[in-house]
Amino acid sequence: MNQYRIATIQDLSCFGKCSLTVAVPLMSAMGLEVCPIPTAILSTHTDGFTGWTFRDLSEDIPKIVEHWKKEGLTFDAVSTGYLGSISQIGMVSDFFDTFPGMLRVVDPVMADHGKLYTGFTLEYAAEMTKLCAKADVIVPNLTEAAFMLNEPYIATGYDEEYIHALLQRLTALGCRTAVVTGVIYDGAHQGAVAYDSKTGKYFEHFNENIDVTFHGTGDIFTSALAGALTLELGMQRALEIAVDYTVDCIRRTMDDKKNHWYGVKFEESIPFMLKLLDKCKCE
Ligand code: PXL
Repeated sequence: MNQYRIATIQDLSCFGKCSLTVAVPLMSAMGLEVCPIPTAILSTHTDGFTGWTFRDLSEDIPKIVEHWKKEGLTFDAVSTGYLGSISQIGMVSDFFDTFPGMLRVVDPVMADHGKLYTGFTLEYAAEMTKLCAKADVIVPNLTEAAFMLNEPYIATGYDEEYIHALLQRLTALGCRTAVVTGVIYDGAHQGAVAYDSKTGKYFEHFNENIDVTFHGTGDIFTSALAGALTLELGMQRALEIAVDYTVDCIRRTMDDKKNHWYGVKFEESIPFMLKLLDKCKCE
């Protein structure tokens, strides 16, 4: 049977459960062949730690891509996450051009809670917006969507009409499908809403709104979503898998936040992910 192959381009934070240390094991567990391109190596992620090490691997990226091309490798999909610099955004764009025809999923990791992450600039946001225009599916949170559209960030009090119009403006930037995460309409529920500009269809899935934040949950969501889309499960199932898996990871960690403040116990939740995938096969 064909095994789907996905490349994933993001940093390797050696401690802290985000980016590659989540993407590789999670999508492997989903049955995909995962090929990582590490953009940098950090001793930890940057949220809550101080004094982390950082080795930029930009120099290696074009060489890895060139070798893969020379070997005649092909990919069903690529997913991208945290990138360290504008020049790396250009390298990802070149990767898209080198391997045409694959599903391109871009999470424009750069901001949350109304603010750009430390070290990120408006110029970076503008370049990331250009990369998103070349993607098939983009996965911004509400803050990232606001930066991409040069609009004010609206944290609460919006309705479905606002989210649908926001998704239309995001796809008008050039990508086929936009998925916006962290949507809360009624306080009790949180989820994600998607818009496919080719078919004009909206998709959504909500679960319990748990009032606790953990670093890396955006990366978990995007890896689960990209994995499910690569498996050709369709956007509705992909949203259900990504939302429900992310919530399950948070539930398993929230009572242990004192010891486990840096990320969620996504490993414990992998059997739950496999049950969600089995359910899709039975339907
Ligand atoms: O989870 C996104 C992410 C990944 N990698 C590093 C980060 C962040 C977010 O801040 O700092 C190094």
